[in-house]
Amino acid sequence: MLTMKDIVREGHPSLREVAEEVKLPPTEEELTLLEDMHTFLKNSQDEKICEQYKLRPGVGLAAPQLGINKRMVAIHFEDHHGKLYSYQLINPKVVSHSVEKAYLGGGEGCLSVDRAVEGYVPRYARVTVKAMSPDGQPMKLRLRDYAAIVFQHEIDHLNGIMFYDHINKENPYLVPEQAKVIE
Ligand code: K3U
Ligand code: NI
Repeated sequence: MLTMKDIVREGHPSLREVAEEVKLPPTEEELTLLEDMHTFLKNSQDEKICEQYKLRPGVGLAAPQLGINKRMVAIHFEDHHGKLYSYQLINPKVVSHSVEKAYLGGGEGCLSVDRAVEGYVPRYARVTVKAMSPDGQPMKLRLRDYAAIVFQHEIDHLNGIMFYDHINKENPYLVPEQAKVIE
């Protein structure tokens, strides 16, 4: 079972590398890792398990956050409408995006960052993501608002980008142009 001990923190080189494409079909080891990443997220959102294993709740996790240089992402959360986003993604890619931007009013956090970082993180309000599922099916997901932000945060991890790279250095609370706030 994955715990916080398995998650690498700021300063670890894998958080700044461009991760490698997973060759298809994925190996059993890769599929097990992806499953374990997904289970970590579900555990982290379970009050009892979270407390027992001292997990920080998370809605997404990328393989480079475990020090593994592969393009794999797990996602697990429910949006405000109760819609479940629960995915294991291999080689995910943003294939198109809106002009409109969106940002979280409360800013972003990261399981690999043990400090609060203030400021708005401009993202695209809508993205289309293509990926492969663990059972070899091509997937195409159209995402908006909070879901779009979570997927962009995770795909950034595959490209060595941290959320705070997007924050305006002079004024962290500069409201991005053509952007809506997500509360
Ligand atoms: O945003 C978080 C959250 C956790 C439980 C309930 C509601 C929200 C925790 S931080 C998080 O999930 C990161 C995970 C990371 F760093 F490992 F990728 C992802 C994320 C945070 C903020 C915005 C978008 C994505
Ligand atoms: Ni993160």
